[in-house]
This record gives sequence, structure tokens and C-alpha cells, in this order.
Amino acid sequence: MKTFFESLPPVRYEGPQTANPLAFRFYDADRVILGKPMREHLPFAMAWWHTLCAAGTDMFGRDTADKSFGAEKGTMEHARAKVDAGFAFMQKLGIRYFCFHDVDLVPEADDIKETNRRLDEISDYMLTKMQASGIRCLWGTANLFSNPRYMNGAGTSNDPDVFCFAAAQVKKALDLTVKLGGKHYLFWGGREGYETLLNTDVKLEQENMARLMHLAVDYGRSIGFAGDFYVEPKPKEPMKHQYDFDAATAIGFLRQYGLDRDFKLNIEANHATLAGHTFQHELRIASINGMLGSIDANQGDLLLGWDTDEFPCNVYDATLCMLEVLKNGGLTGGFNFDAKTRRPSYTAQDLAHAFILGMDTYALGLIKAAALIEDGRLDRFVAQRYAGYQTGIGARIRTGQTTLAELAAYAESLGAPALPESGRQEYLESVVNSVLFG
Ligand code: XUL
Ligand code: CO
Repeated sequence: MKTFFESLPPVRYEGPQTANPLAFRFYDADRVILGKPMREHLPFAMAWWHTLCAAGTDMFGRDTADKSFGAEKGTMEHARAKVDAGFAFMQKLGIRYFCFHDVDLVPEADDIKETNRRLDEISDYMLTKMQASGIRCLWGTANLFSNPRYMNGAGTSNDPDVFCFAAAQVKKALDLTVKLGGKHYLFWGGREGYETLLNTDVKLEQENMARLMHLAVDYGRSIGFAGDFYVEPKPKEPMKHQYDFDAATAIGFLRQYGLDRDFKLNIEANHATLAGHTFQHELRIASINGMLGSIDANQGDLLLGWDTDEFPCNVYDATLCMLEVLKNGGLTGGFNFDAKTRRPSYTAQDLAHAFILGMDTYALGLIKAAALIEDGRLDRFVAQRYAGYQTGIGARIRTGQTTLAELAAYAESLGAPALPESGRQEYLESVVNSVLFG
């Protein structure tokens, strides 16, 4: 892989007709869409864990890909080799951000003090690469789910010593995020949930999770972290039930515990489908609540009930995603490819194809979402559909100027009311198809 990344020519936009498999067909960083270049609409990020660490191990088999990058795994030499490979790869693809967990960066030692020393060393090295390349950190996070001590959760563990280890890791991950100039900081509640209610104090666990988040906010602000904190909802996996089940649940939790001023959501496509929602649904719920911060851009397989973290190829979903993002006025964060190549796609070239696919899919989504907005038929239809709330009794309801008694009297005056107008779903779906493929 190492030599491939070094010899990979810079991937450039060559247009839809190109025969070059290592070129963008749709992602043209300088192309202006709705007044802004694509690169600003689409701040793409590389996930350190999938790109540089994950090598194909799954529940049934071991690694298929060689991610040694020419060094012995589990050493600091390997940690540096991953930095070299990661920065070479991002530069070749024009990716301007990365996201990381603490333990993606260095091998974890038995003693947390030694792990932290290693993190100090690798982050010094990363800083030199960042300064030379202009590549930035989108968000940092602490891995509070892999170490066996987190078997019952971290902030929601039954054991206060485990809570303290989690606090120590969050503190260090915040230090690192600030040191690397990271824009945001993320909590993904990997094991913050339960396997059975028979042994679980849900109330205490949720209160403790909120306490850990408050402690993180207080500490982060005290060391000059000005970005957003994010929660990344996911309903299950690894736990049977996770407390950040979906956007609506996470928003309710953040508001209940007074965390909603500092936190926004990082919505992941595959987590939305695991929750039984569409990706667009989760984005819409976050957006209308002022909580849409960032996106983990991947997709699942609807025939598989787990988090397959595939690179996104579904242009329809990407279009509806970008429609929500455009209407949200963009993101404070970006588009993190929390995605891995399929286990049989184990070569370095596959990794390049995967990022090209993901970036092109989102570029197409952006182009088509802008076209849907410019076309105007969807927006006009929705405005017309709710026009009744602009005048008369509808306006009085909308602005809270009425009573139940007044509405009852009004209903009686209607006699037998007509049906509401048709929702015209099939027509609207054909409008979307005509813009996508017309
Ligand atoms: C797991 C997941 C994580 C978070 C970061 O499903 O999405 O990789 O994005 O911890
Ligand atoms: Co994710």
C-alpha cells in the first residue's frame, strides 16, 4: 500500500466520459454550484480508523488487506508510517480533513500515561504534516468502546473507575483535538446502552452520560476549544439498545440535560437505516431543530441488519441528503467517509476507487440537489400544500391566536368539509426522476 500511495498520481476531475479509473467524473472542486465552489460545499474527511487501520477482519475471518505500510504493526514506527500514508493519500485525492479516535493514532499501552506519551509524540509528527499540506482535523474523538474495560459502557458503566478512565481519555482526546486545531469534538455512544434491563439502572446511566458530557464541555472550553461537540446517534450495535438511538432521541437527551447549546448531531447514513429511518429523515429532524452539525457519509445494505459502513454509491440518497444540507445552509462540520472497502476489495487501488466513488456520489448529489432547488417544483408544491396556514383560521392556528372552542365552532360551521388536496407523491417522485435523469 505504501508504494501505491506514493506512486498514485494526483486524482483530478476528468469528466463523466473519462476512461481513467483514477479520475473524478463529477467532483470538480472548483465548479461553482449555487454561488459556492464544490470544495466548500463538500468538506470531505478521511476516517483514520477505516482507511489506515481496518484491514478486513470481521466476525468470521481475519485481515485480508495489508495495512502495515512497511512497518511492524503495534510499534510507533507503524504509527508514523500510517501518518505518512494517510497524508500522501489525502493529498493525492484532494481531501482536506481527517477524523480520528485516540487509539487509531498509536498502539494503546497498558498504562494510560504511556499511551498519552505516545499520543504526544505522534501528534507532534502529525502537526508537521498538517502544516506542510494544509490538511486539517475535522473532529477528534476518544475510543470508549474497544478496550475490554468498556464492556458495560464508558460514561454509562456501572463501575466508577471505568468512568474515570473514560474521563481521562476524553480529556486527552480534547487536548489532542485542540493541539491539532480540530474544528469539532465527537461522542459516539458505542457501548453507552444496555444488553438487558434486568441488570441496568437506565436513569443513573443516562445521568452519568450527561455528566461526562458536561465535564467535557467545561474542560474543552477551559482549554480554548471553540468548536461544536457532536453526538452521533445509533440505535444498536454493539449494544442491543444504545441511548443515542436516533436524532429525535439524542436531541431530547441533550435538551433534558442542558447540553443543547454546546452540542449538535453528526448524522451517519448507515445508523439512520439501522434505526428504521431514511437518511433524509434523520437529517431533516436534526436540521429543523437547529442541530445538524456534520455527516458520516456512508451507506448500509438494506439486506444486512448491521453497520456495513459502505462507501456511498446511492445517488438518489445523496441527492436527498444534499437537499437537506443546502436547506440547512451547509454544515458546521463536513462529510466524513466513515466507510471501508468490502473485505474482498483489499488492495490500495480499491481504497482509491472507494474514495473516488464516495466523492463523485456526493458531487452528483450536490449537483442534482441544486437542480431540484432551481427547478422549484418541489418547493412550490410544499408551499402550496400548506398555504391554508397563511390566512384565515389557518393563520390563527399557526400564530397561536385561537382556542379549542373557537375551532370547534368553526368546524361546525363547515358542515361536511371537502377532503384535503392530494399529496401527489407519485407526481413528485417523477419530478425527482426527471431532474436526476432528464
Ligand atoms: C460506529 C461509528 C464510529 C463513529 C466514531 O458505528 O460510526 O466510527 O463514527 O466513533
Ligand atoms: Co460514524
